[in-house]
Amino acid sequence: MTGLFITLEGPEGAGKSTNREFLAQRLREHDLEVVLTREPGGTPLAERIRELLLAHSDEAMAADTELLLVFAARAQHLAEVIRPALQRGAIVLCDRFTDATYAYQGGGRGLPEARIAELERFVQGDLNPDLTLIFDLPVEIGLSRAAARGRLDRFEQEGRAFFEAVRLAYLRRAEALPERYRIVDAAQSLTQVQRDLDSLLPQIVERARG
Ligand code: Z5A
Repeated sequence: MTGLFITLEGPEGAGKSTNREFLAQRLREHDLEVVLTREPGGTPLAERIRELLLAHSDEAMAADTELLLVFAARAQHLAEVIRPALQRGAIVLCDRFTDATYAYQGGGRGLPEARIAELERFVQGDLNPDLTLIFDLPVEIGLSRAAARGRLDRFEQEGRAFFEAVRLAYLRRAEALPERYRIVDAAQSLTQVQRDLDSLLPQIVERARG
């Protein structure tokens, strides 16, 4: 693999989608090929799995079903989009990846980390992000941003304790592996967040050029 795999993570309303567009534009100004994608989703089949995951239903989804669906979508996404892009040397900028599984299904739902790690090994082999930006902010700010956007999806209807656990799980992962993670203070104004991203840009460009 010769490309660069960058993931954007964080709780609801942290600004991942807004800032992935910004980062992609900045990187393209350096004549780098950028593949912008997201999870769950990123291919037609994986987007159908995303619909299942986010839709409200009268039948409660078991936590293990949720976990398996997330990894099924990821297997498809890796095969169709991520691995081919990295093989041709592109930068893959992905809105959420396996850190979200540790945060939501691990932290939020309380599934054992070892079960997630087993599926991670099975689906990804030794492929992991080169860099993960965690957009971190207090839960109440993120939830109010998400609520202002309109109807809440199945995850967004969880209670505050769920999102506190999600946030904590992200921060613990970043603490355990500081060389892979950068924490961005997403509670700041968008202008300030993007200034912070700009300051990370030179090292990203350097790594992308090998
Ligand atoms: N999920 C999972 O459980 N397990 C997994 O393994 C994976 C995912 C991969 C869908 O993800 C759900 O899937 C997700 C976890 C679960 N749970 N939920 N919900 P998603 O990424 O599509 O959904 P999301 O978390 O709701 O993200 P989002 O809608 O993409 O939010 P965002 O990208 O972080 O924020 P945004 O859309 O860029 O911004 C939200 C609003 O805030 C918008 O109006 C912006 O203009 C505004 N904004 C952004 N930044 C700022 C600043 N700095 N100041 C003020 N306002 C701002």
